[in-house]
Amino acid sequence: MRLSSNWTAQPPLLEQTCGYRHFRRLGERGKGPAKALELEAVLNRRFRLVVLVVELRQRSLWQPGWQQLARPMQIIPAIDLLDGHCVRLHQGDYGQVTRFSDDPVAQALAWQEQGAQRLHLVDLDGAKSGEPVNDGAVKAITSALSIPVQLGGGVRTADRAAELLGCGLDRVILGTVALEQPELVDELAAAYPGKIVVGIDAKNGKVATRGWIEESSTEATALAKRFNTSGIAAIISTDIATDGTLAGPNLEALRAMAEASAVPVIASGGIGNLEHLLSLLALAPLGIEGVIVGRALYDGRVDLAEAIQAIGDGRLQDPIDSNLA
Ligand code: AMZ
Repeated sequence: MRLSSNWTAQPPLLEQTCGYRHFRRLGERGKGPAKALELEAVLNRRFRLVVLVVELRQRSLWQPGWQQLARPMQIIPAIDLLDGHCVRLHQGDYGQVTRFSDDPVAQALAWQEQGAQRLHLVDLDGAKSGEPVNDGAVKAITSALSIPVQLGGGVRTADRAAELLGCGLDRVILGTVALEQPELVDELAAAYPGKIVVGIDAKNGKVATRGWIEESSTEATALAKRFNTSGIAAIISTDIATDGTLAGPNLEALRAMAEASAVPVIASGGIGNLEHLLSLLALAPLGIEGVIVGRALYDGRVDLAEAIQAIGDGRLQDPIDSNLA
């Protein structure tokens, strides 16, 4: 069957998306049996395609052998706090700030209402200074939300981690400490199972700390390996060069991190559209279990509810994908 160009992913999109297309987008075009046939052809012959199971069933296109994804990918909206406001930085540069909201609690509630199952908070002042600065907003958000909230930025001592977990934070993220005092991460991970996350922020593959102002010579993947047996809940892998740029995730770096790490990896940095999110699914079998999205949500380039539908629970991945890794 010849496919109309509406259904084909043209290079370089095909490359960018690893061949994934989003059914709902494709489904906007055409109607009736012709569309169903085209869809079937796409599914069978051309693409590794991610679609919603329910839509396939509605069109009687479900076939034996197709599997629902074993590992849904969690989309985690980010709220970066600077002086009490919700902002995004460009490549982590404190001199390139875009302010998106002056009401962090309202913003957090909005992401929750749109279906977020977890919220990512960063105290940007804290990351730079090593001291908590935005606790007012952090605590107000945590008590207003019913979903789990995680926080990074300026958590540098056991007491601070205990304080945050004690006031309702679900997880704390350790960045600078992971490089400078890895044994503190081991201790905390043992004391608080499932609650400690290591944030590895990398510039050209090397770990950066203290608000990304200090660069080290440590390979991000080597640091990830250091925590393989610590009992941490996850690693958040941030590519500084793409963070806040909307230019797409650094898939190579993420693949390397996922291969190095024995714990789940959460991707962070560069998401600018739905295709970028879909492209991460190719790495799900390697252990990428979530993705942090910031600027693209504020800009409206990614619709949170639609994105959750596309890569979260209830979608289908054809079996080819599980061999991608
Ligand atoms: O954007 C930045 N300059 C920045 C940022 N987003 N600097 C640090 N952070 C985040 C890290 C991690 O979640 O991604 O702060 C946390 C690490 O903080 P610390 O204080 O543990 O290094």
